[in-house]
Formats: sequence, structure tokens, C-alpha cells
Amino acid sequence: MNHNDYDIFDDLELETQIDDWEPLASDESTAFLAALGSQADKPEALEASLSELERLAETANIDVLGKYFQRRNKQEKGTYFGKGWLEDIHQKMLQAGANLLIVNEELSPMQARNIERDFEIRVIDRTEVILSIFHNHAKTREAKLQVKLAELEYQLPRLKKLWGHFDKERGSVRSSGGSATRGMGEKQIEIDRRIIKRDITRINHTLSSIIKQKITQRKQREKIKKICLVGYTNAGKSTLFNALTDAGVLVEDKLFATLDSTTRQLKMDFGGNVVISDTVGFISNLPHHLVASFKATLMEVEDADLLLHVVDCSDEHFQDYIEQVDKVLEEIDAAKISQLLIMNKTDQAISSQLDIARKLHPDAVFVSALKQENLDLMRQRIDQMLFQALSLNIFLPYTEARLLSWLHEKAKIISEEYQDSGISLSVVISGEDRYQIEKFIV
Ligand SMILES: Nc1nc2c(ncn2[C@@H]2O[C@H](COP(=O)(O)OP(=O)(O)OP(=O)(O)O)[C@@H](O)[C@H]2O)c(=O)[nH]1
Ligand SMILES: [Mg+2]
Repeated sequence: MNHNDYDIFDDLELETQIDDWEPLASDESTAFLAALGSQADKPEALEASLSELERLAETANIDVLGKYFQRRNKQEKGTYFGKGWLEDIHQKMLQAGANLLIVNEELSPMQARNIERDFEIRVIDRTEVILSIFHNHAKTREAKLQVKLAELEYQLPRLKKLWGHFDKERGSVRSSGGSATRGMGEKQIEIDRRIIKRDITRINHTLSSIIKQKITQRKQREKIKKICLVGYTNAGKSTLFNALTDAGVLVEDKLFATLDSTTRQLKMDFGGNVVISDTVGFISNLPHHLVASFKATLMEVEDADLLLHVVDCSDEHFQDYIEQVDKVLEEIDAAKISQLLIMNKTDQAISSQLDIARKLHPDAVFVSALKQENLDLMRQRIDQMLFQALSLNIFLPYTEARLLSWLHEKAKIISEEYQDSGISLSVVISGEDRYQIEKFIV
């Protein structure tokens, strides 16, 4: 880790250091994945959730050497998995040369500690993998502050576990002097806890002022309509954003390529300009601390007049993803904002898949952001939803020259025909403006 990258924190004078967080060291680049499944869980559902964990692991540069699940209806309180099963997995890991076990749910600090101590398995959970990806992908000050906050919140109850790692010289909180403080047990944990809490307060304070600033900006542009792209990670939000705005936001076939929000003006057919924002993607069971920490970035979502919910319809699990995204939207109080569902990646979806998507979501717009297909139709639908755009036929007498020039400015003229007593027009107009031409509608 290059410390200069984090000069960004200098003015905060944090006492914890950025390399206090290194959940995934280079000697931990091979892993087994593991999950619990109840007797009722379908094998396909378990496979799918482990595949997602595998994509997360790959994004965090970990080689996955095996995927396993244990069937049991309740987790073992102290060790999450059953003891015999853990012994068995330990043997398998040794044989395969896997040095890390990644568990598909959040482990309690005690469970993680017990697995490590009693079974000599280095274990991390899904949350740690996601935090590690966020850590590596954060580029802006805002994103870095939010990730750091989530990391500290996650670390706080786990200090005991971290202290257990002493011999490996990792994971312990260091004093601002940089040398590892070690071997003082409970008392040291108390000190660390205080240091972390102080840093959390400092970061929260800074983030609050970022939020305040955003609220001021929001007031200034209250009248402008706002659109925000939301969706599962990797659905193609940034690709679509770039296609609409030429913003050049980073697009990658990686989970969580985007961690902050970018906003651009977008010229629509009505009402002049709107603003559109691209932002962080969601995933199922997004760690709670992350959602809470990303408040500043997620303000873009809360503030929108319309959400473009982007879906990768070539992915067979798209329906689950839609539900997961809606769940996060509910959590951040954005479920009430109107949504336009955008079924993306039609170029790579097989036709039976498209049929399913059409049946389930007849109101969605089907596009390919990559091939820039059907984007005009999408823009029309945005106009309709944002401005209640109406298609109307009107007849204007020649005496209404002012209204005619107003129409040319404010409406989209589909056709215009000059006749003996006036002009016959077919226009699309914002619902708000309808009253202006009400008496000329035919
Ligand atoms: N075939 C195909 N690929 C697409 C399309 N749109 C996006 N992609 C690809 O999907 C991957 C993810 O695209 P992004 O635009 O980064 O997705 P995102 O939703 O912004 O992802 P995060 O920022 O990680 O949440 C990239 O490899 C894109 O090239 C599409 O319409 N068709
Ligand atoms: Mg993106």
C-alpha cells in the first residue's frame, strides 16, 4: 500500500493507520469458499450464492480452489460450521494448498476466533472480502473516508480476534508512531478501542460537513430534475452513463468498479437540462456498515426524481438482483422514488432469457448500453416519466405565431404541416405545459 495515496487523511490526524486494515495479505491468495445451507435450500440457490462469492473473491485477487457447503438447519453457535466438518475442511485445505477459508455470511467475532484457534484455519467472511474490494477501489476522498469508516466500524468489535493474530504481526491497531504496539492484552484492547472510536468520530465529523455541503448544493439546483442510475454491481450503469453523457467514467468487468458518484448534465427534449448521476452498485446482503458509511454518496439516490434501475438481463439471476436492489433502496429510504427498469445487455442475452424478462417486466425498456441500442426509446420513456410527456395533435391558427415559436422551443415537434387556415402539428409536450395549448388540441 502506498501511503501517499492516503495523504487525503492528513488533515484529519487519524491515529489508526491505513495499513491497519489488510484483511487479504499476499500469502492469502488461495482460498476455499464455504456456506451453510438448510435442508430446504435448493442446491442451485447455494451454488449461485457461492458463485457470487467466487466473483467477489476473484475481484479481490484471490484464487478459489474449492467451494463447499454444509447442510444443517442451524449454525453451530461457537464455530458457525459443525466441528467434524471443520476438521474435514482443514484437511482438504491442506491437501489443496488453500490458505484461507471464506465464509459466505458475516461471522461473529467469537466464531471467527474459535475457528482460527481450534482448527488452525485462517478464516474471513464475505463482509471482509467486500471491504477489501472497496478499500482497493476507492479513489476519491469521499469514497476513501467512507470505506475507512466502514472498516473501523467492522474492526471495533473484532479487536480481540485481531489481537489473536499477534504472532503473525498483522491486524493490530498501531499507534500513530507507526510501530506495532503489542502484547498487553486487555488493557491494550481498551486503548485500541478508544483510538478507533476517536477516529470514527473524526471521520463522521468530516463526512457530516460533506453532507452539509451537498445539502446546500441541492437547494441551489432544486428546480432541475434529477435522475440517478442504480442497480446491481456490474449491471452496466457506468457504461450507460457514458453512452448518455460522454463522461468517461471507469467501466470494468469487475464488481464495484464505481464507488463514488459522478453527476453530469443531460439535455432532454423537454424542460431543457436534467442532471444524471452514476453511483455505487449494490449486491445482496451488502454489509450494513457499508450502507451506513456511504450515506454521502447515496444522497444522490435519495435526492433523485427518477431512478433508472439498470439490470443485466443476460444474467439468469436477474430477478433476484432486482429484488436485492429494491431491498437496499428501501433501506436508504429511496423505495418511494419512481423507477424505470432498464433491461441492459440485450446483445448478450439469449432469446429465451429475453422472453422471460419481457414477460416479468412488460414496462421495462430493453437496451444495450455497450452497443448503444434503443437508447432513444429509453430517453423518450425518461421524458414521459420525468415530465409526464404527452403526445398530442394540435391545430394552430396563423394568428398564434407566439405560441408556435414557444412550441418550437419547449416541445418536441414530430410533424408540422402548413394548411390554409393554420398549422397542423403533432407534438410531444411536457404534462406541465399542456394548459398552454389546451384549446388547440384536436
Ligand atoms: N455485452 C454487454 N456488456 C455490457 C453492456 N453494458 C455493460 N457491459 C459490460 O459489463 C461490465 C460492467 O459494466 P459497468 O458499466 O462497469 O457496470 P456498473 O454497473 O457500472 O458496475 P459497478 O460500477 O461495478 O457497480 C463491463 O465489462 C461492460 O463492458 C451491454 O450492453 N452489453
Ligand atoms: Mg460503475
